[in-house]
Amino acid sequence: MASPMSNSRGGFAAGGKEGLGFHVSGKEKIIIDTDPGVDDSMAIFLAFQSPQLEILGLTTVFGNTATEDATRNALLLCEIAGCPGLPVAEGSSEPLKGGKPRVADFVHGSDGLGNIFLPPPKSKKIENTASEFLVDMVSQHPGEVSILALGPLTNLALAVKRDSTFASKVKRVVILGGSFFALGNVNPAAEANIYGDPEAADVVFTCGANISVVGINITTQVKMTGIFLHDPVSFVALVRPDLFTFKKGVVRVETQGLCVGHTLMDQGLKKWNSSNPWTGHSPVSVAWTVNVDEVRDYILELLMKP
Ligand SMILES: [Ca+2]
Repeated sequence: MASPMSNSRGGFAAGGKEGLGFHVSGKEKIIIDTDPGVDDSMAIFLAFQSPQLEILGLTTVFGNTATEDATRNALLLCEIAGCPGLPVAEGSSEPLKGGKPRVADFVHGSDGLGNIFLPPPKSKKIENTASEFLVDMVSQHPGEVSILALGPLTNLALAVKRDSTFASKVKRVVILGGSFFALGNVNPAAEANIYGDPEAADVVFTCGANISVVGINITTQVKMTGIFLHDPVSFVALVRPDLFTFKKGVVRVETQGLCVGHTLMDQGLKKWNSSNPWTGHSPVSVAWTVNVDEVRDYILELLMKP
């Protein structure tokens, strides 16, 4: 398999040949909020390989690794992809409520990339924080910027808090997180990205933005030679939503107690006798089914694209 890592690109926009079966009508501006992370790295390379996307920048967060390591890895990934000047804005180093973040270095190695210990990047992060960058970009291009969120949702929650018009100005947000009517992967209740900052996740899910969420109940259905493709699958949900079905409903996140980090959706099937914490919030689109074969083929096609 040809590696996308060998590609060299001069500009920030994802380039390359078209012909993956979709019509290009102007590039879609995206920002990837990420905690790279081995599978984040793959999703980021897929984005760089996608001619219909214009990547405005990467914002970083803790999760697979500490935030400062995520920033270093994001800078390295941009360099390897041939986009060394792409803005990388560092995000919060801790969840909204403060305290030491949970970091999954037992999965991704102490460098976040599987202990491959690449040399330090030559490029530097920008001065703006992740939430400042998100607000700036969305304000400069209202209705045009989509966000792919691949880690805990701290930066997005801070952007929502920073600018009350952020939710209405962002084009759409595709979130990898949660597990809907299925088990988590941290414990039976919670999936890791949401568990990493449940307060932030609840802020984002209820902010009123155009949100699609892809839970691990969906991503775990798509496997490639034994590995899960959580982040790449959620990337595909951004560019090829036609390969999924979605159901709309209000999603809330448990922020305390036994089931902290649990995502629970009201599908709107039942009329409740009294108002409850779900009442009155804007629904989000929750990925319900996935076309496993076509998503896998799409990922392989992008990975092998010259
Ligand atoms: Ca991730």
